[in-house]
Amino acid sequence: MSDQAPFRVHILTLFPEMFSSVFSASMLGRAREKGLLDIRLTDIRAFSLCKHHNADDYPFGGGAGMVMMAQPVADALREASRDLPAAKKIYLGPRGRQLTTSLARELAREDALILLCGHYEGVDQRALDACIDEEISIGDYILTGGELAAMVLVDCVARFIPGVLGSQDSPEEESFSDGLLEYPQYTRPRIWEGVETPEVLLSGNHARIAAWRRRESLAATQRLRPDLLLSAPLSDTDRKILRELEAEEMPKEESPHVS
Ligand code: 4G0
Repeated sequence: MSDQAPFRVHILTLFPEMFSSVFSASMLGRAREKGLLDIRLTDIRAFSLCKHHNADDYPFGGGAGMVMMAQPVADALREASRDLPAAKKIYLGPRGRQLTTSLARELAREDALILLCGHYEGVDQRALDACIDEEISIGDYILTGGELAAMVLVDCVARFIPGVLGSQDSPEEESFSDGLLEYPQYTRPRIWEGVETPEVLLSGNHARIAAWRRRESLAATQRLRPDLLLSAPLSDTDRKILRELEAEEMPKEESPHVS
């Protein structure tokens, strides 16, 4: 299979069953089969000392929802830490540092990750303060639990583990790695519903193809995410292309408009 040690991820959750299909299908499933990725799941409920195995309780001070109790969460984290002492302990929550390609690349260089998924209104702050290294958010929205955020993080990080992507693919060639949006892709048939594939892609001229793709990336980024152009590394040729594209977009005259 593979002689490199697997990248280890240990996930602590109240809902371990949510992860099975995502981690078995497609690329992540193959990465695990190849021994590149080792994912463990712990049910935090197993650490509950209450008779009904509750791991949550009402918030002090009142308010809606439930809060995950410090004791089962901290005990689960400490046991996972004994197993993976070098692992970075991450809490998935909306107050965290936002997950980006560059954070994912950084996380892939860690020895291992322990991911804590909060549910309800989150986790007792004392357990977080005692046990968590970093809070990470997948974006500015609230989910019913941290489980989907953990799956997104694992998927995004896994792409930077050597051998997970096919040898043809490079995570550095994708959108955002070069700070730009992707160029459009086409496959067979050459003509679909009367719409042709751009001729340049069938030319076999790799320099022309690369130039066309760069131009398409620049055009898409300028049109859809102009904010990205402020920080993307751009060559003089890129800047010249962007000026041409801007001129093409510019209407010759002010269009007439109502009211
Ligand atoms: C902590 C992560 C966790 C606090 C988790 C909710 C969004 C994200 C959770 C809350 C999550 C994200 C205060 C509602 C669980 N939602 N953006 N839900 N509160 O990464």
